[in-house]
Amino acid sequence: MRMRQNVLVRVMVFAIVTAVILFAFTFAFTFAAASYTYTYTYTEGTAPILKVDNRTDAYIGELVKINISLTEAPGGVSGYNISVALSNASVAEIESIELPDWGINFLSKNSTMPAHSVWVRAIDLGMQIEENATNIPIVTLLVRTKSGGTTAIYISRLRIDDDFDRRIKPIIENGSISVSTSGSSISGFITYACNETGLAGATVNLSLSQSGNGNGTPTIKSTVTDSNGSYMFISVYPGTYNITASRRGFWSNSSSVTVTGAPASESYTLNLALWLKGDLNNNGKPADNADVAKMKNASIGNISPDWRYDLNRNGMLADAGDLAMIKDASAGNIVLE
Ligand SMILES: [Ca+2]
Ligand SMILES: [Ca+2]
Repeated sequence: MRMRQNVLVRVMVFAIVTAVILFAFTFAFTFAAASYTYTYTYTEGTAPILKVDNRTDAYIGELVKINISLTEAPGGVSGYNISVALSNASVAEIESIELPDWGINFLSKNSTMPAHSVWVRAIDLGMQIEENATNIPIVTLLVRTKSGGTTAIYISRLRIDDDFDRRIKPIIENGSISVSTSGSSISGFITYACNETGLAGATVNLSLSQSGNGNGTPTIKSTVTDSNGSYMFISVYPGTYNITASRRGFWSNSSSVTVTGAPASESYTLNLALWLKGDLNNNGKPADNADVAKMKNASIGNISPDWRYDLNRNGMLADAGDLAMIKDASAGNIVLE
């Protein structure tokens, strides 16, 4: 009997102690919350700005990053619910979004993309955007441009709350994307290797470079150098290109140019020099006596030949066939072309 009483007393004491502790904690938290008052009040003209990026001179097919950010949050940010739309869906579409490090998209209710508008909800679950935060990233849109023109990017619906359940009412600065259709230009001079003067009538071809080697891709644009040896390609869109210059009697020469598209309309320059075939001493006269002498010397190993000594293009420099060709050219029996 005495044992049973002891157990009852212990249970009662435990219950009372637990209740006291719970009450103390509740009181402490209530008191703490009540004494925690924020001092900031939003006033006219000092509201934070919700800013949407502007982008000019984008090119067609580019994936443009548009950041949306809040200049300041004196009371922190607890979360937001935002709708962003593009005014002209034919110019660009929202392909996807990126939330900032702090944001957790807690309801996963984004719109289906690509689309001309998107709805995003996020919450600062990690409590990273606290009082007096500045330059707070809200969301980044990845927008794919589709055609030339301009589209506004505007906030169509907005709710941002601070850490005190207050609604933040920022001044909204909407953004835009302008897509250029002009493209870039590539221009330059084709010159004689012997004296660097302009070479008129040279054919210049532009082709897309394939894995950087430029072989096997069709010519996109072709032109011929003017009397000064200059050429120009306009409306060139981003990519890596091979430019090959050629003219009868000359070795062809090529080089590559990468058009980045940022900005969309940029001027690239590429100059190329062409060597006369058979002009081994580079004096502007093909297959003259000095050239024949050089080929002979190279054929017997007295001098080191380079690619220009392979006139018959069999991969062997200054072989018997090359020597025969330059002799024939020197005698006027053939034209090196
Ligand atoms: Ca020569
Ligand atoms: Ca050869």
